[in-house]
Amino acid sequence: MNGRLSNATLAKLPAEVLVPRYDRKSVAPGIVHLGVGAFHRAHQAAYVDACLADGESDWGITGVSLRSPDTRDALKPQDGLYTLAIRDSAGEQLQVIGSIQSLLVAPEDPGAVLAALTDPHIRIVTLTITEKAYLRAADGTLDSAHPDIVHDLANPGSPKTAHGFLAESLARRRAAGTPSFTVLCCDNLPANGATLHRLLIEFAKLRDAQTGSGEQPLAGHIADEVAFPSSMVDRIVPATTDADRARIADELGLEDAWPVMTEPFRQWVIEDRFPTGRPAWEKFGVTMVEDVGPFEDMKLRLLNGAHSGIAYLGLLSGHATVDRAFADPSIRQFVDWLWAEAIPTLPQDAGLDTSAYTAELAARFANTALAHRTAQIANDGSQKLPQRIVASALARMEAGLLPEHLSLVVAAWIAACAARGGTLPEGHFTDPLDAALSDLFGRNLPTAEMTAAAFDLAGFAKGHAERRKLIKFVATHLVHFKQGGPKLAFAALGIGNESGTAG
Ligand code: CS2
Repeated sequence: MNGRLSNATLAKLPAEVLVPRYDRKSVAPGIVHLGVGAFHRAHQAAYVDACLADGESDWGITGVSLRSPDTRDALKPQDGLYTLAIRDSAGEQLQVIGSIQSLLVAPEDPGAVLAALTDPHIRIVTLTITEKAYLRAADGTLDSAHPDIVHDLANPGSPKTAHGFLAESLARRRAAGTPSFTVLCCDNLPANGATLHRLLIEFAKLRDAQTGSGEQPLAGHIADEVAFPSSMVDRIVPATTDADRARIADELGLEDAWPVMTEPFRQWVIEDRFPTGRPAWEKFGVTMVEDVGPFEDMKLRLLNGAHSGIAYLGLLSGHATVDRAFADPSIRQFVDWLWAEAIPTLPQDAGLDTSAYTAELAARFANTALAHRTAQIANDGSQKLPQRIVASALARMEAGLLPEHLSLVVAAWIAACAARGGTLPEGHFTDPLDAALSDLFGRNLPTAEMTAAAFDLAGFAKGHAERRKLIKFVATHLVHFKQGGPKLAFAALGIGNESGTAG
């Protein structure tokens, strides 16, 4: 091996590897990204890299990890460079991305993160912190009792949460007369910008309540003066394996401690509200819109909803990756019927082409070059299913339609959670509710009661008129899982039967 990927070794790379052709040193930081994981590096950082290559030199990214030092430890010796491996059955294109200029680890030095966030050059803060880091209670409001929220209210100068960092830096910017940055949420939440805006206002109100009356309220400032455009992000990014690392090192002739694997497809739809400017993303395939809602719902309910279905049913059927699960005729059929259930819940007047969308999804799920693990998608189901599955199920029931396939995904989530430590390895995937779920499963309740309790824990359909009915559907599927595994659950829906009629 000739050493490690870095600014100094870029010139050694084979000609077919794409590299940043701009002067990285002349790029000024313009974006702070919270949650600098693989998804960010395959998606937003790649779009920004294209803008930098196009000559926009003031949108470099400062990447912040809110928890672990791993990304910083891997990328710092590489000057923030890493390889994006874009893979499908046609082959692989390697591209070195240069848009991440520096990396910070919040728990090590929260002050440095606040310094970055208050730098007047920074005009956009993007986030991919995963669903659970929004710290919502089961009813969707801010979980004000969460220990990290309690900590951040008591220690505004050394926060742990995204809420704490955003609130403190927005307060400091206001005090210094620096215009607020735009907050661009890039997580898979419905109305993600508006959701984060609401949570941050709740957080700021709690802060305001404990500061003296001399200070101007922060909540009103955030409500009126800070832009939170919503965005829909899409690119499938399987976790990098050691085999990936070895293969990429071989292809580069240099070591890269953390290359990122992804597919050719990418999509980003953003509400165009950036009072302090933004890169010209639209030049590189980003769709700038007034209202991202319909796109977001389509993606969450068709892509992510199917993903969760494939993950839990795949795990219960012994499939380790999405492409293998999707090649299983029962799961393949199930996904078509799941889509058929979800599509009527989407806005009908927004010009969405759901047939083209699902056809493309089918091709993406079949990508054998990705080896996207079902266990990876299975993580955090209690946080994901509300917007991916439960929302469509409730919308159908309100319209007098049945949620037979949607409810099977909720049942498969419960069954897969319960199967860990039995037919699935202990800790095969994790969920913030794990302790409470294991306690629940240990109580050996009758299926209907256990299902209702799982709904309560996760806040599924909380307060909704159709809650009881949905629980019944889920409990019926769970009985099938118990009696005859996924085969019986599918058979009850007419899947895998020669005379199948559902759909
Ligand atoms: C997946 C998503 O892990 C998951 O829950 O459904 O990460 C999915 O791959 C992305 O949203 C695709 O854009």
